[in-house]
Amino acid sequence: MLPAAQKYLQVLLIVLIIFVSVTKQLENLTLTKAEKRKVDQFKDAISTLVFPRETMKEELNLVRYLRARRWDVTRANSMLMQTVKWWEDYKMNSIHDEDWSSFQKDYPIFINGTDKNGLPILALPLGDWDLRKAAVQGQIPNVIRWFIKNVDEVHTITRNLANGGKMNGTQWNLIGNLANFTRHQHMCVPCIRFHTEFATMYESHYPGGIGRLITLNTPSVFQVLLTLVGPVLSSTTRDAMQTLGTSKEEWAKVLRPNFEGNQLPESFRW
Ligand SMILES: *[C@@H]1O[C@H](CO)[C@@H](O)[C@H](O)[C@H]1NC(C)=O
Ligand SMILES: *[C@@H]1O[C@H](CO)[C@@H](O)[C@H](O)[C@H]1NC(C)=O
Ligand SMILES: *[C@@H]1O[C@H](CO)[C@@H](O)[C@H](O)[C@H]1NC(C)=O
Ligand SMILES: CC(=O)N[C@H]1CO[C@H](CO)[C@@H](O)[C@@H]1O
Repeated sequence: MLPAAQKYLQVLLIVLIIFVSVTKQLENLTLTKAEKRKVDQFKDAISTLVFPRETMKEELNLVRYLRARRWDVTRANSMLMQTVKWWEDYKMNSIHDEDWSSFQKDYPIFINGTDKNGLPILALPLGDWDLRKAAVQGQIPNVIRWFIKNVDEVHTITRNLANGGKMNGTQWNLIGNLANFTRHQHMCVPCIRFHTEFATMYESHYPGGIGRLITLNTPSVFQVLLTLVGPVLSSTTRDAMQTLGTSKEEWAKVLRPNFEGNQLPESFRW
C-alpha cells in the first residue's frame, strides 16, 4: 500500500475511534496484583529523588504514568523524568505568578463547577479564541502557556478535592464550546501549532488527566483538525472524547446524567 494511503487509513481509523465512543467509564482505580507490584517497583526506583512537587511521587500519579506507558516501569519512569526536566525548562514554578489578566479576556477559560461525581470542570469557549490573531502577533507560545497554566490549576484543584474526600481519582472534565470555530481563525497553519503543541505537552506531562472531553457545537471542519491532532493523542484521551453538534437535546443526553446545568457557563447549558 502507498504510504499516503496508509496514512489516510490510519487517520480515518482514529476519526472512527473518536466518533464511535459514546459511552465513558470513570477512571478505574482498581489495580491487579501485578499492577500493584509495578507501582511498588516504580516507587522504589524514585524513592531517593527530589521532585519539584511532592505530589509527583504519589501513588496515584505514578499509576497515571504507568498507564500511559502500558505498565512498562522503565518507560513510565523515563516519562516522569522528562516531566521533571520540563518543569524546570518550562519554568512551571513561576507560571501562576505571571500576569495573565489580558489572556482571560482574549482566551477565556472557566474553571468553576464540578460534575455529579465531584470532578472539576474546565470549560473552554475555544470558538471565541482568535488563534489566527495570536499567530499574527507571535503569541501562540504564550497562549499555549496560558492553557497549560489552567491545566495545572485544574490538576491541583482535582488533587485537593480528592485529598479532602470530595471526589475519587485524579481526573477532571474538559468541555469545549466550538460555536464560532472557523477554519480561518482556528486552523490557519500556525494555529495548528497551537493544537498539536498543546496536545503534546498535555499528553507528556498530565497523562490521563481528562476524564471526559466533550465538545459542543462541533462543526464538520473540526474533524480535519482531529485528523491532524489525533496521532498526538493517547487512546485514553480519544476514549474520553465525545463530539456533539448544535442540538441541545443531544447535549442533554450526554450532559444531564453527569452534570448540573448550574455548574456550567450559560452557553454550555442544554
Ligand atoms: C479495572 O482494572 C482492574 C485491574 O486492571 C480490572 O481487573 C477491572 O476489570 C477493571 N474494571 C473495569 C470496569 O474496567
Ligand atoms: C469514593 O469511592 C468510594 C468507594 O467506591 C465511595 O464509597 C465514595 O462515595 C466515593 N466518594 C465520592 C466523593 O464520590
Ligand atoms: C459567536 O460570535 C458572536 C459574534 O462575535 C457572539 O455574539 C456570540 O456570543 C458567539 N457565540 C458564542 C456561543 O460564543
Ligand atoms: C462564577 C464564578 O466563579 N466565575 C469564575 C469562573 O472562573 C473564571 C476563571 O477561571 C473566573 O474569572 C470567574 O470569576
